[in-house]
Amino acid sequence: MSLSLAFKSIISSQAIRNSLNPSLIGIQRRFQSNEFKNILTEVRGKDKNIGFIQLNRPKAFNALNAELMTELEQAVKKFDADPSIGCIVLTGSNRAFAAGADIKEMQNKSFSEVCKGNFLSNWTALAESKTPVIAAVNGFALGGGCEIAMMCDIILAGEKAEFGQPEIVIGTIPGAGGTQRLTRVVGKSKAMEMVLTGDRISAKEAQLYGLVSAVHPVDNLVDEAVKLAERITRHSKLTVQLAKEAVNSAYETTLAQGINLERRLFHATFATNDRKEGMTAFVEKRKPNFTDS
Ligand code: DAK
Repeated sequence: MSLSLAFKSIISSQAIRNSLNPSLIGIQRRFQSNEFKNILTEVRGKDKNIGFIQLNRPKAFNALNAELMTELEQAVKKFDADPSIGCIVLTGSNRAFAAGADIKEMQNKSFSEVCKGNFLSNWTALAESKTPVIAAVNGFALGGGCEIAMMCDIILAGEKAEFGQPEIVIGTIPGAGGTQRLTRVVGKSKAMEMVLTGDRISAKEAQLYGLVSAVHPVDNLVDEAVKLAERITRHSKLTVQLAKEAVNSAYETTLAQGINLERRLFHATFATNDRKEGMTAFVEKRKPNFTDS
């Protein structure tokens, strides 16, 4: 049997095993029958390998209350644990990606309550996902909304999207990365301006500052995000994970440490079947058959 046929037969027998795996069937069913109140989830893409999450509190402009955030955390963790999912797309409505943490829920809380309960400390699932996450932002991404977009790996914006950290207007400050991730992306001066004034920036301006990677017409945005996700899922899931880890380390380490980690992760790809398959496929002038191993 040729190498390529051997890989194909491994993949197809894996696909059959996956399709017979009761826990995976359970995952698919759970996502199709919507179990959540504040978000919608489904599997999208030609190969049904994109986990799609839509924030769904339209009347409150997708304000991020505790229940929604718990559901979002559960959905992200489930997609992240599902071997058939190669990328996650997170979106909101055309009016609002999310207008921030739910102000009505926070309004009457005291310092001792939020401090003792470590209020909102569970907003970590998006940033911790091993699977790449693309935010497709139409409308307002404000406060916590802008912060959860920045927890994602890539942000695509609709033409009418607006980004901002308006917490200062309601007497508080960003609490989920608005002073940290925003500053690393757009630089101190622009971040300071946004955080101290609460002013919003347009999609175009966000692209200029590198906050978003592309701007699309409002109605095409979600399809473009799914298409981008599909381009990522063509590659080895294992290698994508290492690449994502390497890029993210640029935000966590010194340059020397980052370069060292990058080199080690590059070396680590030589322990994978997919690195061998990718290079062999190039030399044999054929498409690689990655097995995520
Ligand atoms: N919370 C609750 N409800 C909200 C909301 C929010 N953030 N944003 C909008 N809504 C509701 C409005 O109350 C209104 O509801 P009804 O009055 O109809 O019941 C409905 O959505 C439509 O809003 P408007 O009537 O105001 O619509 P407009 O078009 O006039 O204005 C707007 C849209 C998005 C510009 C405006 O609603 C607005 O300024 N919203 C507030 C934006 C904001 O301040 N966001 C920051 C919130 S503070 C942390 C994690 C996260 C955070 C902190 C800590 N840890 C991990 C520690 C995050 C904090 C925040 O996000």
